[in-house]
Amino acid sequence: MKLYHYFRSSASYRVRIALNLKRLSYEAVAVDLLKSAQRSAEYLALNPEGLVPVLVEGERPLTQSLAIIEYLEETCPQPPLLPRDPLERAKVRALAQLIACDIHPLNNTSPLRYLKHELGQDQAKIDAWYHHWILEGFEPLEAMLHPVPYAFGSEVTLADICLVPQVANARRLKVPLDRFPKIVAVDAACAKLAAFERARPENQPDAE
Ligand SMILES: N[C@@H](CCC(=O)N[C@@H](CS)C(=O)NCC(=O)O)C(=O)O
Repeated sequence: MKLYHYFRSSASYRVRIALNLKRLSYEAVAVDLLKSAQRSAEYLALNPEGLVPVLVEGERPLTQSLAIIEYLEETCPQPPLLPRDPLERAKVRALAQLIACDIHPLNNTSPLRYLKHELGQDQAKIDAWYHHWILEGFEPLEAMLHPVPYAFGSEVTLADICLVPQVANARRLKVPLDRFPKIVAVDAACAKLAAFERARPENQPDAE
């Protein structure tokens, strides 16, 4: 398998964690978002959205981190990243989607670029936007977590896979996390696991 990713991309980070948890080896191909490599014709042929990550298995490019992780879950069920019970699965997916669908898209590179270049906002306003949407999402996330020690119990799930990269983004942008002790505790529990450690942005060969 080949993973097209960028070290700092949180959607890529999610897939790296899932691949590591499932002990699947992969070849990492760095796509430099700062050099707009995601907009090259070659890359758009893999993903017309021009976003990372893309996972290529054989000739088939798979896009969208959650779809990729669910594909890995279905093709390589051990260790499971979702609970068995359908109700519990729905709860884990809800936590994951709160992060991946409600927080992350608002703070992604493209909307931030749009705020800057098309809407003429300065860096202070863009940072305020970034902080605002993380805090808006982390409030309900904190209320929904029951860390013992992971986001949804004693086993790592898709919820942790989404939480850890989002916390890394929050820290990078200096969002204060003192109001979110449960989120911080889940992140700390995951940080002890090798699969999470190896997936960290700073541990990728393309890290600057
Ligand atoms: N919903 C997508 C989001 C993918 C995404 O937004 N990737 C970002 C990096 S985290 C990206 O490639 N940005 C490049 C750009 O906006 O030009 C997923 O989960 O895979």
